[in-house]
Amino acid sequence: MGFYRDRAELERVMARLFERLMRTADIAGPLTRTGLVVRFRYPDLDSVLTFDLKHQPPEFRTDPSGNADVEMVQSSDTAHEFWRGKLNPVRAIATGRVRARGDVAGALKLLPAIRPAFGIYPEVLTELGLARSAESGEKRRRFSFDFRRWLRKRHTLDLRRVADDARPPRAPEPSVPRTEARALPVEEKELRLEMLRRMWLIREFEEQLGAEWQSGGLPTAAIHLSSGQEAVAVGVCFALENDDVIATTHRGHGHMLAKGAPADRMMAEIFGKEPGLCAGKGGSMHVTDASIGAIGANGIVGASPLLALGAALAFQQRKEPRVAVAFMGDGATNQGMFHEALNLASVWQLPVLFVVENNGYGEFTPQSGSTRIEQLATRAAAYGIPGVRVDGNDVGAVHRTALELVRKARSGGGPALLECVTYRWHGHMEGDPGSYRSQAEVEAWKAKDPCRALAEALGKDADGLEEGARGEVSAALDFARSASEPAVSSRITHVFSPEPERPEPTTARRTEMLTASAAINRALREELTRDTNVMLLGEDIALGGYLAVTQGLVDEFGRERIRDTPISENAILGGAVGAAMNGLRPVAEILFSDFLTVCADPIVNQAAKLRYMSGGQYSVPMVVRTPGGAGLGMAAQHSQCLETLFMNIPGLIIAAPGTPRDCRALLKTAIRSDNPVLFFEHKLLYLTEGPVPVDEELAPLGVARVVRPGKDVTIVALSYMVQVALEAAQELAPRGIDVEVIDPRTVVPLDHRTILESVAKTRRLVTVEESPVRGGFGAEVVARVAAAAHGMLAAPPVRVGAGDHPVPYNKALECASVPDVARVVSAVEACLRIEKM
Ligand SMILES: Cc1ncc(C[n+]2csc(CCOP(=O)(O)OP(=O)(O)O)c2C)c(N)n1
Repeated sequence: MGFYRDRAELERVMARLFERLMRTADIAGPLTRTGLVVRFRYPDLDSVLTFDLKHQPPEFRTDPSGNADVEMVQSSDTAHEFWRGKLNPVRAIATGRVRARGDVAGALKLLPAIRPAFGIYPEVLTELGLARSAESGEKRRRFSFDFRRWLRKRHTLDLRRVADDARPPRAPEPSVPRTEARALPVEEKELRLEMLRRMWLIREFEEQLGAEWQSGGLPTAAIHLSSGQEAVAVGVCFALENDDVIATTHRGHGHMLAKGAPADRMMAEIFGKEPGLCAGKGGSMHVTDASIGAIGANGIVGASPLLALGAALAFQQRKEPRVAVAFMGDGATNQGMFHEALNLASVWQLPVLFVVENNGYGEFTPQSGSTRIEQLATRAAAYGIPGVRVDGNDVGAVHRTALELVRKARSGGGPALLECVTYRWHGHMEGDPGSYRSQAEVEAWKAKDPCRALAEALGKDADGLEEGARGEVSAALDFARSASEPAVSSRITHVFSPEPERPEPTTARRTEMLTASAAINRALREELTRDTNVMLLGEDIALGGYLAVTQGLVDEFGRERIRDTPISENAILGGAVGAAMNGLRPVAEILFSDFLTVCADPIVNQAAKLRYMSGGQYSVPMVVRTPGGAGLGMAAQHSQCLETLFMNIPGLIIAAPGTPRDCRALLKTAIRSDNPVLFFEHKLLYLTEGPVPVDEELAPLGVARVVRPGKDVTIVALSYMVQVALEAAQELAPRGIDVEVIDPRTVVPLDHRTILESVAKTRRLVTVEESPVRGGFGAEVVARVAAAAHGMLAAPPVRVGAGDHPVPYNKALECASVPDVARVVSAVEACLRIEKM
């Protein structure tokens, strides 16, 4: 039972509290100056209270009448906690304990003024004789410390103190059920009735969802509805086959329903429930259903054209007669990703249709504020593809045009841009008052209701369809409300796709000397030969690429599998993601690691997250190869090592091998992996020779290699720094200092066990990386060692890395900036000196 016995008790307390607050000048003054109308809803006690600070004098009301600037939906116990000053309001909003709507930022600004009220609330409870259990449920924790036990533990390794990184599971994880595909009617009249049925379904879905959001029933602050745009979704999706795919946006419920997603599981997903289409991991902005050919709604404006581009690439490459459609808003056409996608789709003549739902606004800004172009379809001309503009409220016109463009794309005629002019009836998201457009404008568009227009055209035959849709959506709502919550433990599933076979470490017998460049080239050749789904894409790779790593591959595998791209890093990686989701194993090359910042979205928000957000429906088996590092006099924008920039993003595997042998063995495993792998290659390693097994070798991802055994100091070195560390070890050996060198090979997952075992033996740790040490790889290693083995260290760990400045151009400055053998030697000496003291 909660703190308050019933609604009357809660309202009595709040009324008295309000009265006391208004009598306290220090509190009342700042509160009333805001002029806000703040509403509190307590669904557990069916109570709605309003603090009307606009009213003169301020008023406390217990009825829900009138507008409010901000609404807080919460349980009465949460309110009790708040007024006792025990609730962190921002975190409560973030975690959904308090669902806030409207001017939330304004309401949060009230907090400093409200804080003194926390002292008044207990007084109010006492005044009303309710002080009874104000402190109930709170337990005092006692801190006890067993010093002897701590001393005993000091000199042992405690692996439990370091959490393992998420790793690809070996066995499949529970996956969401498939939706059964439904064929569309062939006969014209039946088809039009089905169109209307689906349009009403979308309308009802959005309207009932909006009402649910208003009542505080949804666990999200952001719901984007598409009422008014139904004809676009249905007109386009009805022109597609079941196995054609759609990529959609934050405003994607309608597209999903039009393509055949079930309303009940869509609704359950938006409620975040376990039977939801993505098991509650995607939600409204990322909902998807692979079995109906949806490759995801997407919260990133401009991402959908790239994912559709990639899907179309997979279809073309595998010679499948399928088409991909990207839905997007007019605002998305101002994104670079949109332009890269259209250009590349045109260059490769891919079977993709880009559909712009032009509802006149990108968020709160009208089209005229974002572009001087009036007809967005004309943008197609810049890429040499057809651009067609239609009335997006006329489902027949949308359908006829989409059919024609889809047919053309399917038969090899290339991509097209379809602009559908329409309007969204609601604000950008629920809670948006839409003050940037006039009521007259909204009403004028409502008069052009696409659902009613079709219903009128169909006459009596359309009777009952609207009611039918209403009933279906009510049932979907009931289903979603009563559906179970996902188990909390499910939050850690579907981070990675399973990798049933993990190659075991091997000992090479016959070897030959190869540079890393040649070793990588060999790995690519071997994997291209083994699997026809493997393909390469990147700038100038057919000629070998800037650093000649892919030399000669085009002669063997042809220009379809070794694809040169325009200078469009987003299209390269976004396309690779879409292709990987649809059956290819793309190996994309980003010319220099520094350029990863130009195309971070496909890595960070797409590749790393699409499996997770889809509840395990999709895998993203792609590799991004990219050279990094200083040493070639290319200065600050062509010399960085950026491995650690991505270390903080769950869902990525990050490899950075330090020897030619591992460049080959690890790349081969990366290509076979069902997960996205960032594969960092060091430019200086390209030129470095080392022994590489003649026979095939695969290296496990997430397992470090002890490249030199030793007993005095552990050096953990990353990428090319492995070579520097080996040289340092060699220099120290004649002085009787025996260094163990560890190459982690993958930064994520990081094999800290191998490192810890080494440190347990040597009791001294040096980390070496080429990037600045702040927030870097060495910091992570030291943190794990400190946690699991701090008592075992005979000296403080030493981190060796670049200075805290960009890589300079001048050779002497460049050399002084990155770690060299001398610096590693002195770091080792420093470790040893400290113990002697
Ligand atoms: C890359 C990116 N920038 C900004 C946003 C914030 N945002 C979400 S929706 C939206 C407006 C998109 O407008 P439009 O493409 O016309 O689609 P509509 O909302 O009209 O359907 C914006 C700016 C985002 N989600 N992603």
